[in-house]
Amino acid sequence: MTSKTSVQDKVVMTTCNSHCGGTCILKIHVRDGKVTRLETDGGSDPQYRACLKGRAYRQRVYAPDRLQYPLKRVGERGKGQFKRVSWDEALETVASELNRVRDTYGPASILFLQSGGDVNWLHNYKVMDRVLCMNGGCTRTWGLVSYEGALFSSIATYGVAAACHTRDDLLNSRFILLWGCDPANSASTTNHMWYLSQAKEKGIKVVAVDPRYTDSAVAAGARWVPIRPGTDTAMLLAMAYVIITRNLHDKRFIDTYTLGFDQFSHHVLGKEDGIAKTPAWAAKITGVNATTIESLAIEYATNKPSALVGGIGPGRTAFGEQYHRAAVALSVITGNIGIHGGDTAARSWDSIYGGYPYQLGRGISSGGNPVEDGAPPRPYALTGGGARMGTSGARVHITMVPDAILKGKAGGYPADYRLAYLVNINYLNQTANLNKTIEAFKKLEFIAVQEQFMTATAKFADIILPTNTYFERNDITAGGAPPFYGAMNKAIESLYESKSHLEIGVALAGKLGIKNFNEKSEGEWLRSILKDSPIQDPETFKKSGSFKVRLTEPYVLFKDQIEEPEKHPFPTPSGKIELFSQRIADMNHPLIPPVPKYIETWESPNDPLARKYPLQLITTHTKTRAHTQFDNIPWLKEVLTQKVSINSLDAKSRKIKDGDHVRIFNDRGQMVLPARVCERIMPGVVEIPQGAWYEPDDKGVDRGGCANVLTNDEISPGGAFASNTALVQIEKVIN
Ligand SMILES: Nc1nc2c(c(=O)[nH]1)N[C@H]1C(S)=C(S)[C@@H](COP(=O)(O)OP(=O)(O)OC[C@H]3O[C@@H](n4cnc5c(=O)[nH]c(N)nc54)[C@H](O)[C@@H]3O)O[C@H]1N2
Ligand SMILES: Nc1nc2c(c(=O)[nH]1)N[C@H]1C(S)=C(S)[C@@H](COP(=O)(O)OP(=O)(O)OC[C@H]3O[C@@H](n4cnc5c(=O)[nH]c(N)nc54)[C@H](O)[C@@H]3O)O[C@H]1N2
Ligand code: SF4
Ligand SMILES: [Mo]
Repeated sequence: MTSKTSVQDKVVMTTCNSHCGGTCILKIHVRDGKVTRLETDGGSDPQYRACLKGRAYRQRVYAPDRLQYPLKRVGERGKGQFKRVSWDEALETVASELNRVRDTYGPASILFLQSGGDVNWLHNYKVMDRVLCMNGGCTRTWGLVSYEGALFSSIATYGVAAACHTRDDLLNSRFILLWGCDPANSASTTNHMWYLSQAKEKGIKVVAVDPRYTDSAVAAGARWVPIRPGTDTAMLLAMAYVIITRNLHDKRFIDTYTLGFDQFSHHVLGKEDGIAKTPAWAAKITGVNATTIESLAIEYATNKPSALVGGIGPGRTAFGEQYHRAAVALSVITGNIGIHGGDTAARSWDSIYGGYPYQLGRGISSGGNPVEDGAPPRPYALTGGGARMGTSGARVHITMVPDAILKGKAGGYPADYRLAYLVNINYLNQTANLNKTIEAFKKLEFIAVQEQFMTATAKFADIILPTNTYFERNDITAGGAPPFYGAMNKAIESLYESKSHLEIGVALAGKLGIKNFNEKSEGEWLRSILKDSPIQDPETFKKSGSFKVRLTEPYVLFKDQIEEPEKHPFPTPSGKIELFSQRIADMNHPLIPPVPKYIETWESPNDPLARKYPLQLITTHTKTRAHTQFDNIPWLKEVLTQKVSINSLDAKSRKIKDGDHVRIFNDRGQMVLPARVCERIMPGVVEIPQGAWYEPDDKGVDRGGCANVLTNDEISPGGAFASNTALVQIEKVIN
């Protein structure tokens, strides 16, 4: 650093946490109130280095298309025509519409749609949740688009919303099985990829089971086992078959800690339904040959401790919860739970939500939602035993919102929906079956959106309220491996007329006449959030930007339960890990079986629909975006062009060459993208990275490559978001 820079630049420490699973350190250089450049963590290991998106954040803050002031719709809904209005007029309009709809139709007709935005403790969706709840209530959603299948499985099997060990523990493994997991692209926790790279250097064997030969598999030197999407449960059960029939399961572990091995093994061995789940049986379903399944099972079981890193991509399929239950079962019967180098196999996405028990206060909360008070639980919800959220029958599954808007009470939903308030979510772009969402959004009487950019969703708003970025406000976050707490420090004043989530909430609550909405300043909130944390000195924390937790060893989930089972039962009804779940058996739903079972998905290659649409589509997370965030950033556009990946055999039969423009379509929609013809995706499967912005041309053909133009909005019986279960056809565009 030159002396000139050090005199003139102020360096503000902050933590990026952009809904990707990263929690990464940024040093913001500020001169005359403007960000001049960004650096990241340096010095001794472990560093919490920002990725390309974090380092490009300056272009996001100063993007020419950032929303600058409140906007009011003037043209037809969805056409994106707006005029500038004052904050006063915008808030007045939102407040009067909220009250009109509540008084005319009841509070349940107000839908509240929210998602990640930044993953932080104060400026998040909870502020607006509180406003709506204190104003009479609203309809919230249930169903995590990310990992509802994993959640269902974890609650049923372990009794908690479990995640994984901290990722530094991978170095204690002898064998790593990356199952549908690509942290080189989808940051599942800061440093996940760094530890995988070290695992390779250490000579730890890595195998990747995935329809694609992923960047992570390449970097980790992994052997690739291609598998047909949606068939993982069959392969996992066949591996269990090999392990059980060869007596490689850990009988002591099973006897001490689990319940239901008999029912599980009866199903696996075919004693229950007459079908032994042999490798040959699974080979026909999965496309993986029987010898590969057999040898992988033996390798996994005999190289203890082994980590089955259960990715959540395979869980975002029809019957995705069965995959997660089967992955957990394999890890459990081999006794890889609660030990260093093993893994829960519950889900790869550790982030802040699982794994290490951070001690942060809750921040703002709703204080209760009158619409949910007294409502019965929804059918097939796993209540109690650690179920975290979304068990109220007043809620609507996040993917079913358009269906609920279109059908309302007549379609069996709890209410008729008239108004939607959206925060930190690009709903139209990011949930399944976009064209159906458009139809539904057109039917609503009023839509309010808090946004930084004119997203596909914002275009459907009646009022848009501009939010600031985390460079313009103070907050707290946590995550990473090893775990750390991150301060998010304000570096510059809010640009244009944008406001923080807390400021917007307070202003709207004022317009609505809500009493006692908020008594704390931003700083007081942050201090209260830190109150019970190990951070003794908030000022030093703020200045340094982070509090790195010094663990003597990697954090291992369920260590206490395994080391002292009498003192620490699993919080399931039986106190054991439940391979068989009586709670699920009591649901009496044929498609939610009490032991994990392979159930063929809809839109599988055997579906008659496959004659028209023969290719299975998967939609992955990619390094240049956090969902739709950053898709408009020029530096990141330079890195990767949105393309559809197709195997060279499928391309050849369609006379498609690398780089050709192709039309990808099914009955739900169509788009045109360049093709990436390669060997890194298996035949019969095509891939479109999710999160690209929907950009319809005048014929309604998407030119942006938004995956949800093609996905199906049917949900799995246990609630999994089935965005990786969809059939499409591809043809070369001639012109
Ligand atoms: N850079 C970046 N990082 C992110 C995100 C982002 O948008 N950008 N999003 C974050 C969020 S919110 C989440 S929920 C996580 C998501 O994290 P993941 O769900 O793990 O990410 P995906 O890329 O969707 O899927 C992981 C892998 O699963 C494979 N896959 C898909 N279907 C199947 C299948 O049926 N079987 C098998 N075996 N494999 C399959 C894909 O090819 C891919 O390699 O990522 C987080 N990290
Ligand atoms: N086909 C398909 N669809 C998917 C997936 C898939 O794998 N395939 N993955 C699903 C998953 S796992 C997830 S989690 C969802 C994510 O879906 P979303 O959460 O809807 O995606 P984001 O792009 O993160 O949308 C957040 C929006 O909030 C806006 N925003 C407003 N205020 C703020 C703020 O203060 N800070 C920030 N950071 N943003 C703000 C951002 O500009 C952005 O438009 O997508 C799901 N959709
Ligand atoms: S975008 Fe995600 S991975 Fe990249 S720096 Fe930010 S938090 Fe880290
Ligand atoms: Mo997610």
